[in-house]
Amino acid sequence: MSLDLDRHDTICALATGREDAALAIFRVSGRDAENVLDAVFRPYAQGPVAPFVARVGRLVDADGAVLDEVVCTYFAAGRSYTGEQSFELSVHGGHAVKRAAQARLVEAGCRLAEPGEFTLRAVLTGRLDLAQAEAVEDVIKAKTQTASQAALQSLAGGLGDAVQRIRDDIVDVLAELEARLDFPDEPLGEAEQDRLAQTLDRALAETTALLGTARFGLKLTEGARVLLYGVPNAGKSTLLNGLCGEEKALVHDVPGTTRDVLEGLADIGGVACTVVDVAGVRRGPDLDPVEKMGIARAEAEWRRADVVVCLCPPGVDRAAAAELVLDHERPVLFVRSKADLDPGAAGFDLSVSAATGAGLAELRARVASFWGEQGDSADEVLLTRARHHAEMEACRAALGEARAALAQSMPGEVVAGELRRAGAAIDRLVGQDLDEDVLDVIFSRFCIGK
Ligand SMILES: Nc1nc2c(ncn2[C@@H]2O[C@H](COP(=O)(O)OP(=O)(O)OP(=O)(O)O)[C@@H](O)[C@H]2O)c(=O)[nH]1
Ligand SMILES: [Mg+2]
Repeated sequence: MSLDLDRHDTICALATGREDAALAIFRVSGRDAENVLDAVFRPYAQGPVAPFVARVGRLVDADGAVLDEVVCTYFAAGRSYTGEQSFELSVHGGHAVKRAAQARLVEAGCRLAEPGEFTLRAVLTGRLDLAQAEAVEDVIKAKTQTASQAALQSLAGGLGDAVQRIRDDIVDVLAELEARLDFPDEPLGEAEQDRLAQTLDRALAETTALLGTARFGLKLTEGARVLLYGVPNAGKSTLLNGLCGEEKALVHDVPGTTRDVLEGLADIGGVACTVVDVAGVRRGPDLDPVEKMGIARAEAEWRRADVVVCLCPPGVDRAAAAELVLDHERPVLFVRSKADLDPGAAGFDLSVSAATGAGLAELRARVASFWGEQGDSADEVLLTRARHHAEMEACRAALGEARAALAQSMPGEVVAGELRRAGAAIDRLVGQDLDEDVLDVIFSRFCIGK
């Protein structure tokens, strides 16, 4: 997609799914939205269009023939999601009705919206900052309650507020230094110097604290791959089913039951984890060709995993388990499985029984510990994107330089230059400083209709 930031033409899109459903919602936004509404909608109750009031009526074609019975809600300019005049049309969700409704909106003057174009307009009209716009996408894509809570926190402006406090401190120090630049013969007094240093220390501490949330925050949006690995018959497939709460995999006491890669979704410590079950791995001359292919797939999965859970049933000791390790680039938990049969777990990180459920909570906690946890409060602001992380790293580096320059009583211009760099990173984060390439990347990943 190539964005045209100056367009205010009227766009429309199906905001709900393509498959058949009871209802479907179309959104329309742009300078002619009200005219389009007049052309396509015949309300049952007469009267002026009132913002936010849902009205029942008919969707009609150019000749007045009825296409569907619909509910329509109008939003006035300045009080809508995009900031432009817009409306939502709730139609019946079958294929034919959706196709007819879309064709009618286009005929009445709408253009089909690009992915994320409604949210882009909200950014351009100043309704949302860039971090809030990204949070819209995160709310839609969240797979766990924790991820959606964190996204809602950013959508409410939490991240914007947090970085604004840092920015205020930067601007405060910068203003003081710049006022002094005109009077180079009057150096900062000691008390003044201390006050500026304290303000910078506070900004640095807040930046560092925010950066500390990124490890968990990034996992919230990106998810993680947790591989269940081990010898044949270790109980991997049973554990997959237990972690996902679903019978995803066939389980049998014949070793070599699983050949292909199987995946299930599990919420582990708030992070949406893809739990991966693979063929049991063993070495030896008696492997048949299909078993070899299964093992090759299992080994390929090792290289994609964020965390490996290496399951060892009774009879496989810790030393034998160590021989299964392919590399040391990702954390590996050595887990004694089938603990109900043999509770001895010497040398292992923990033991589980997928049959009784014993140890599963601890396993989840140990896996989650690799990406840290959310802080004490559920409404803590988190950095959930690599872009935010990179900008805050740039901010911290520049703040650190500014603080050091101030401590060494370097010229005000030097400190001020670093502070301007720190402020610019924050401005890029919230989109104060809109960069078309960045917008392109962000909005091209959005859903159509959002
Ligand atoms: N007692 C007991 N039996 C278990 C447990 N977990 C799995 N089993 C049994 O062990 C056998 C193998 O289980 P699977 O889950 O298929 O093992 P797997 O590691 O996926 O085996 P392959 O796919 O063949 O490599 C089955 O008969 C399971 O019922 C457990 O915690 N306790
Ligand atoms: Mg299996």
